[in-house]
Amino acid sequence: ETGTAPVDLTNCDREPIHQLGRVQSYGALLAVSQDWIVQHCSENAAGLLGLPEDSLLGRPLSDLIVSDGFERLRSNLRAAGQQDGTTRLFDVVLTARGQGFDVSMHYSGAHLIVELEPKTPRRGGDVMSEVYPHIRALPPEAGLADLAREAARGLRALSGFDSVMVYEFQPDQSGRVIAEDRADRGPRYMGQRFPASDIPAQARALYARALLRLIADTEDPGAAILPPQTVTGAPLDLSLSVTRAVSPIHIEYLRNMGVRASMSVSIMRDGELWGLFACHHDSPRYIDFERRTAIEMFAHLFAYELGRHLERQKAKAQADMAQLQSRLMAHMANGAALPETLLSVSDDLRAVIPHDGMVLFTDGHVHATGDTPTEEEFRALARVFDRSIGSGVFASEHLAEVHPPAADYAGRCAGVLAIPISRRPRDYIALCRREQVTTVDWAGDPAKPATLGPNGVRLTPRKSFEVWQETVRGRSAPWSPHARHAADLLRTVLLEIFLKITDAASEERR
Ligand code: BLA
Repeated sequence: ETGTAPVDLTNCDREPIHQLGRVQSYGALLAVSQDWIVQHCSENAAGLLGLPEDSLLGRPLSDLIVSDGFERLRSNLRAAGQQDGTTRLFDVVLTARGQGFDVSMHYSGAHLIVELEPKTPRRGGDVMSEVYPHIRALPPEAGLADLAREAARGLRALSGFDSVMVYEFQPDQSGRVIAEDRADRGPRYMGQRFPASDIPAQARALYARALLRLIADTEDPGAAILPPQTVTGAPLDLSLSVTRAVSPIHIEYLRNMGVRASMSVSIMRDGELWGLFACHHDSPRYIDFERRTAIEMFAHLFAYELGRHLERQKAKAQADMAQLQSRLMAHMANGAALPETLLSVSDDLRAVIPHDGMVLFTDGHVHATGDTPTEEEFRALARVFDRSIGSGVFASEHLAEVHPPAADYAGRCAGVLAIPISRRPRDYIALCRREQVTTVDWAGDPAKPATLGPNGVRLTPRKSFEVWQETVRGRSAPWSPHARHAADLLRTVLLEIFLKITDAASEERR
């Protein structure tokens, strides 16, 4: 109950998804004190351990499970020897009847959280050994699309989910499906965009810490953790829990999508959430903790390959720019002036950073080639650059957003990459791109990601994921990270050349 607080999408960001106080039925959770006394447990814990109901709270864990099992938990926890991180143990026999469990242990506040998942008979073989062949199958020199497609295929083989997608976060935190591998072959969400609010901010933050979540059955009522509050009055923090029940709003979302089980695995890059593997299944699907761990390792190794791919791109920009630099230097050495020099290498420059027109603005003079704003229009634009540009490059694929008059010349120049080439007063090279009218396929209307539920206060995720086409006007093709990086290198090169020219000029005047 949010009382009188207004209900909008920021409510999604505020749902305390790490404190929902429930687990999914595939596992049980115990929270024990420093001396291993059970302080909280999920309602299903006694049942899973084959013990009488209500027999756990207040008892030492060593009285509840067989001593060999308890010893394995205790000694491995000690071996882990740290107050953070998770200890994972597979197939630990905990009951007198010989039931094995996969176990996850981690500290949360004053408690040690112990999560137990009954071990189901194996498909045979060592799951960890299944990971490497799928990593080796990743094409070593391929582009992102091929890399992602092969990874989706690998993860589907490892997990057995009906469909696996690679979901890449965009700068505005919306996301795009860049690869999809499905049992029923036909693409369903490939290429589609999803609004940022589908995965709210606190969920994204959590997924950078806890890398895998399984929702084994959207119809599972789960089991409550009792007592609901710790001595501090707050519920247990289940951020790193592997059996945590998930947000009811998200469950509704999955139902609306027609999904019965979901698993997502974080893809990290430089400590940040770059994307997710999003897996769907039409029927309930449980993957045991050992296999989930192998899947996490797969995602980790994939992220490493992804990083190498992105680094290769960067290195290519560097090599291209070095080549361009030597051409520029050769022209300058022959005594050519900067405008002529730049014009003469414009084909090389266009190969590195594709563009439709170029403006060189030095000493108040405008030299333009190709499709550009007029001189008058450019002078107004230069004042915007002066105000908003730092020492780096300025990139916009939607100039009218920062400079409304630009809407009038989008046909000539809708996006600009402006490179400052002197200190003050500012001189610039501006690479221009024409408007490119595109359509974005959203999975449902992004303007209405949620509606108010029947009870007023609660949000209901959108019901339809039918493609909703948005026609995007007034924008150029986006400046890729590769282009931005190349522009940044060009800035350094030109700054150097420019300083030489001005030095030479003042030398002459002397
Ligand atoms: C969580 N939303 C998620 C998760 C995914 C998505 C992958 C992680 C949990 C999981 O693995 O299922 C969204 N799933 C997608 C997307 C694709 C997909 C984009 O397969 C595309 C291929 N969701 C809403 C609205 C709200 C909302 C309006 O649409 C809030 C009002 C909330 N989504 C929401 C919350 C979570 C979530 C709260 C966190 C669930 C949890 O971890 O407890």
